[in-house]
Amino acid sequence: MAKMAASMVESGEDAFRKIFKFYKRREPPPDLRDVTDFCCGVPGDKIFPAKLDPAAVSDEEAARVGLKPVRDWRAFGLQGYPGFIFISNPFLRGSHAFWIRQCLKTYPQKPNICNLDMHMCPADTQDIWGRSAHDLGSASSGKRRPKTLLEKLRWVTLGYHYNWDTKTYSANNHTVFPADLHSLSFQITAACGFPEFSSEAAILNYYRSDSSLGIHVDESELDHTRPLLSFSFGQSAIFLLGGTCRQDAPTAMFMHSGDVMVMSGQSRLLYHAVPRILPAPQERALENLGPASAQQDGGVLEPVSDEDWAVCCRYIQSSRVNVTVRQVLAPGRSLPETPPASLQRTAGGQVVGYHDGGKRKRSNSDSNTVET
Ligand SMILES: O=C(O)CCC(=O)C(=O)O
Ligand SMILES: [Mn+2]
Repeated sequence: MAKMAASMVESGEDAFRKIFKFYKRREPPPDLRDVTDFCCGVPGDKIFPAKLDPAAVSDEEAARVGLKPVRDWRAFGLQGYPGFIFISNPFLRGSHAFWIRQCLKTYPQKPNICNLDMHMCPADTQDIWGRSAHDLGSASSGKRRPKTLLEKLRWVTLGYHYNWDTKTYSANNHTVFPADLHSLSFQITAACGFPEFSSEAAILNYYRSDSSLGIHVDESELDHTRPLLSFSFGQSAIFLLGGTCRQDAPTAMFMHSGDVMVMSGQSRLLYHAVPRILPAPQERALENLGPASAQQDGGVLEPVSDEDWAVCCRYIQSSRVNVTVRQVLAPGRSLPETPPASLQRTAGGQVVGYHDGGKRKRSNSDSNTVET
């Protein structure tokens, strides 16, 4: 637990909430000295090297999804959080661009579901990228231009589409999970000691610079023995990882573009939250995230055109995208069908957000900022 956090909290109170508010505060800006940065992580009293299984993933398999050879990954564990693994940007130089483009251009497309579908007709959310690309970043003379659809995007669900109302997944609310994202998740979980991971659901969260994500536990999946995988792209964030109850003061850590977290074992069901988005440090800034040329080591992924990358850059210079990939079911198990009535309720739902007790909150605003 951070020294400062410990001194702020009195026994018995909701320590997580207090520290969430501390990092969310704008004025005066919070002291970030207690935030663990795995990027320049030197193993010490809090962090230690995590053991990976380099033999589980060949260099070719890793490169195919834009990852460095496993022996070159910088992976850490965190004292007091068994099963938590932080991999500091295992991506090959140049491969960020591919994944950012997938998150902004490809994954929001139908049949995937996004927050805009909750109040717009399918024809209007058919081509979010196409309808945003031109206007994004265009400065209209002094006047504020209307937000593009991409700027209004808050979440996208893949695979088993999470029902924000009932907090469940169901057999009849499912579309094909993207093969490339499954492949990426499969290689990472294999290297972390979880062979046969099956990517069955994902939630993409789109954060603007003033967004936050409230305190919650991801417990809707039916098999908690499988890890939860989290990818960050674009601007940085402060991530808070707590305990099994709100009285446990969380540890604060930075998540930068390309960082990957694996929450498994005892860490799979811990409280967590994102109180703040921060500008990326220089070494993860946009100019260092651009697409690889064919000669560069990231060149095995489908290339990102200059035109597409320019749009991604305009979006990502003030935004962060997080992807959490989940295995929902134990092998051989299936989900029940949802009665049609509750599916209809989903169509009236809205916007990512979580609140006390690990229950996901449905808010009617177009923001994923949640007061806790
Ligand atoms: O944005 C993040 O890093 C966390 C996202 C998250 O916790 C979730 O989608 O359940
Ligand atoms: Mn979560």
